Amino acid sequence: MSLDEYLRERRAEIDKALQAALPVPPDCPAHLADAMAYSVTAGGKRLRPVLCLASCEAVGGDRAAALPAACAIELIHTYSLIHDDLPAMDNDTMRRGRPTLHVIAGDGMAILAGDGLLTEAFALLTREPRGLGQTMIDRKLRVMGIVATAAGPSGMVGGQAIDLASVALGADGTAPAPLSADGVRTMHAKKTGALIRASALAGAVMGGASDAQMDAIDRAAAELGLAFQIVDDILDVEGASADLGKTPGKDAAAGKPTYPGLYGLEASRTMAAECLARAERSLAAASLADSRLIEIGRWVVGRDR
Ligand code: GRG
Repeated sequence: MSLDEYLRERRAEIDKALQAALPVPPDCPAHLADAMAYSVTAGGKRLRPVLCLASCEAVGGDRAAALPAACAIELIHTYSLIHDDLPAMDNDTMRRGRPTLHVIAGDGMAILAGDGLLTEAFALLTREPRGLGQTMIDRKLRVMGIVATAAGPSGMVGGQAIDLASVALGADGTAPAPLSADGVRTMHAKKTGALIRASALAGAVMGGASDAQMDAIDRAAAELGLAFQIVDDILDVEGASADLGKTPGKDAAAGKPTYPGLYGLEASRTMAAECLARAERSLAAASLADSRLIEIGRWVVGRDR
């Protein structure tokens, strides 16, 4: 099966499971259910859930066991995008090719839809897979911890806090000191890297990975998370330069440090390729080189959106 076919198949499974996981009336008020569904069903690459399933398969697991975790992580990712787009954060009006949720439903409903997706993610993690023996129950519990840590103050929320503080003016109107290159790396490792890492780890745990496989997948996923961010920054620049009549990349315009801004475009491309090479070496050392994980890494680095 080609990677395109593989992605199509996995995305179809994920989308079906996401649809089934979304709360519905009468338990959930209809307008809140609609708001949550609006953002979850808007599309997106589904990178994190695909990675979760691929990682489970890579260690010889049954991907059905990882599907709830894959969906829970996509719910959390979608909540983070909704909140990130709010006027109090990045103030974006378009996401996944649609007007952002707060534009169509208002700030309050967008906040609540994000809150709902985050909490529903953990409800899903506790609820499914159902009817398991003790080994699988232990794995579920471990996954909950991995996902909570990655999404929380030491992970994604912490990274977003660093990001917010890096551009917030002081009470006297002074700009904060710019983040160092290490600071930028830490911010991204938390803000976007942590959930990508958790996606791969959650799949590996549900698939019954050995300690050596967990370690290799963790190191490879950390590299993939960094590569993802570097490529995201490159696409931001290239998207702007492809059509000079358009608004320049938002991060650069907001004075946020980007990889092309720090290192230049060519060096950024080289850095992303080096991350991929290190990820491949980690996986190969644990005999995981034949899995879909490496192809997914190449897709992340070679993507155009
Ligand atoms: C609000 C707590 C809180 C956190 C927000 C992830 C995040 C933290 C903000 C997103 C800001 C952003 C656009 C970062 C660039 C990298 C990124 C996460 C892009 C979006 O992820 P994709 O490309 O999106 O996987 P799709 O739509 O394909 O799922």
